Amino acid sequence: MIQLYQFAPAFGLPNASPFCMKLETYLRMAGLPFEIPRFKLQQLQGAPKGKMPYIADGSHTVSDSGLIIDYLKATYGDMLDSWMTVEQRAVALAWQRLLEEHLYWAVLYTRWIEPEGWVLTKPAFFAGMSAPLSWIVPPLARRGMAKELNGHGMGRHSSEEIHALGCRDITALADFLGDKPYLMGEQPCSLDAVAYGFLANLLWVPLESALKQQAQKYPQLERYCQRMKSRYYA
Ligand SMILES: N[C@@H](CCC(=O)N[C@@H](CS)C(=O)NCC(=O)O)C(=O)O
Repeated sequence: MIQLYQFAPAFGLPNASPFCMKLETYLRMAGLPFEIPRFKLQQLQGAPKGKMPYIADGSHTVSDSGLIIDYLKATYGDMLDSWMTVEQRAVALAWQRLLEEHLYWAVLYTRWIEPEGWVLTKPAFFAGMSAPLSWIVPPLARRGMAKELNGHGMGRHSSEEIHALGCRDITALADFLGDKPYLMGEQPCSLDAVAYGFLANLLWVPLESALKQQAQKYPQLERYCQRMKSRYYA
């Protein structure tokens, strides 16, 4: 059976990592059986690309949620996206990139850099760690995130600019969803796994960030998350 390696649940969500939650949601949507081994720090240290999630499937170890989904489609069939036209696939990919390669960095900033985010992120990710590691690792990890944010470019903006950039993504997503049940229409597809992973990680976490407040302005986003939850996590 597929072994899904991901962080332990946090913030009352299946996962506080949008990428981990995306992959778990995809596996549920596709009806593929999987197990989640209990999280240990060594899994992250031993992750093929140093990031979560990754899977082991027999002799195959695959990392990166997108590449894992490609592998799952090639191995077990494309249960979710085969109905889409070429144009719909192009649109879905563009949305995926907006969420994963742009909004993600704004979320990361609000969680790891802004003080009101850090007071929640630190215990959520490092609560099980004992001294002296608990004194050393969290600030080191935070510094690492600041470096990554700087490398991406998002971290070079002011807080106000980062909030504005992330809020525009959220508004665009809400406008695109409109009153459709799923992002690409009547039928769910793998983009919904991505969007649910991100939106639940904004709407249903205790951090009252500018991004969460923006998502809360659009009731269709809450309804969408509730729809995904009741269909795939009942
Ligand atoms: N492109 C990757 C991104 C995965 C990713 O960024 N994972 C983060 C958690 S959200 C992680 O494992 N960070 C740990 C680290 O960088 O040390 C994917 O789609 O899986």
